Amino acid sequence: MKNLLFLLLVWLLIFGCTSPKDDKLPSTVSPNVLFITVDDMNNWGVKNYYPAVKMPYFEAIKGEAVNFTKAVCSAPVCVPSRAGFMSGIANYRSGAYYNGCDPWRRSPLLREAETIPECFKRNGYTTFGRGKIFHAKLEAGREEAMFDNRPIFKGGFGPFGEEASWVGGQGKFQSVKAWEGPDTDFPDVQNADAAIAFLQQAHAAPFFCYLGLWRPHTPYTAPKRFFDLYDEADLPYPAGYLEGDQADVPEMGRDLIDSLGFFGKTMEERRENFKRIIYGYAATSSFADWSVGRVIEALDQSPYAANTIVVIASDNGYHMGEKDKWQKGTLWEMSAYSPLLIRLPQGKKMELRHTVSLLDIYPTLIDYCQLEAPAHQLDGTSLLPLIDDPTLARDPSFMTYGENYSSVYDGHYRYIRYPDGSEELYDHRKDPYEWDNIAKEEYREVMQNLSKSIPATFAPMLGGRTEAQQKIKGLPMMPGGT
Ligand SMILES: [Ca+2]
Ligand SMILES: [Ca+2]
Repeated sequence: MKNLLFLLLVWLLIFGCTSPKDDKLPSTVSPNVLFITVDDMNNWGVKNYYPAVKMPYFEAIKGEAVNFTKAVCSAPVCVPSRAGFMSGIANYRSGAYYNGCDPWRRSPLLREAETIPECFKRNGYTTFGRGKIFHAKLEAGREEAMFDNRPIFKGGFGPFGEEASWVGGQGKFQSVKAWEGPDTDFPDVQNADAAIAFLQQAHAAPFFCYLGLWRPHTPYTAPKRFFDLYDEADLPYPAGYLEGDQADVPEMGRDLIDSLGFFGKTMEERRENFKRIIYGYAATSSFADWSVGRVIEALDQSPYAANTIVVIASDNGYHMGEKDKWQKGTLWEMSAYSPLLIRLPQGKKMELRHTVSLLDIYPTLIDYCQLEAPAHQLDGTSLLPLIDDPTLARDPSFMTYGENYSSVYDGHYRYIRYPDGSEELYDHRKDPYEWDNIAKEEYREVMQNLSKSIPATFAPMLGGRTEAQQKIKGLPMMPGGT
């Protein structure tokens, strides 16, 4: 009895004197974060849009995670999308629209914003970052201050295939090559190895671990075994490809389509070359899948598996021939949809079809890890309430690719409006591939309702368009190799 009383006293001393409301959990039980981004991964494997692609690790993770099947990026190319989700600041407020916009140095908002890793660092976390992170220069010393690891290895898009592997003779970024050198020729392999080593270490404080993979982005080089998964001749065109699909697209939308022109003078020549591109994208998707999978496996074999939230996202979507478009930088579904998977240690798993944005990642992590939020405004909202109660409604999502370029999606309709006022409307229930533009008067009310999600003002662009691009009616250029 005496012993029992003593134990009770000890228990009260440890736990009984603290109010759960006022006191933060001891750092040892704060959740860890593993945040992995893939680059230019679209809906092929994550939504089973292209059944021929083999992504077994994503398939497995989908069975353990919340899969947001209608997530969009805030801007459909690498640099502005990352500026968005890493700061939580919408692109129409920062003016970060194009790849060359140098957002972290030119935008006063982004210079002063606290990024996700900076927020974790201020909240007492150990921070790790490797690979493709911001993909733009930050002010000197800023990345070194936000990440504890060294080196913060950035690597790059390489290795590139030799000239014979350049599809359509279009340069090293268009190379498709089964790589026979060692895996470690790939920065993705080196960086994933470093993340795995980090997960295998003993950590006294909770950690935020960020790994930015470079694949499936071009060049389509990958270890040979990932090409060996496919027979090039057997790979079909994606289901969303429709000849002449751009006929009902307004001029400003068609101006965002020119990429298949890279691959030959005639459509026949282009399509032939494009089959090789499909082969390359399938192989690099499988390579990225493997890289993600082995990092998750390392986490699951570590003592941290039961206390680590995993976020996996792409920075933008990707056309593979739909509307005769290759790559990204349009306002359609193929550029907008970005894989977003969140695996919670409690094992909640489901598909959620709410219209969410990559801007929601930052507030979700703050919410889940109970961090003290940054001083600046976050334009997304936490996804945890949706996971708790999937019946909750959600506002339409918004994406932009330049001043007054708007793409609004409510899960039923996608509404697109260009700077000259021209419009597109697609009914996803009948037309998931956005083939039939129904922006006609009979749908005026639908379009008016969706246009309420378009911001009243857009920040002036920070830059990023070259003089030559601006000559083309002041329009943004097709994104190239970055
Ligand atoms: Ca990208
Ligand atoms: Ca069409």
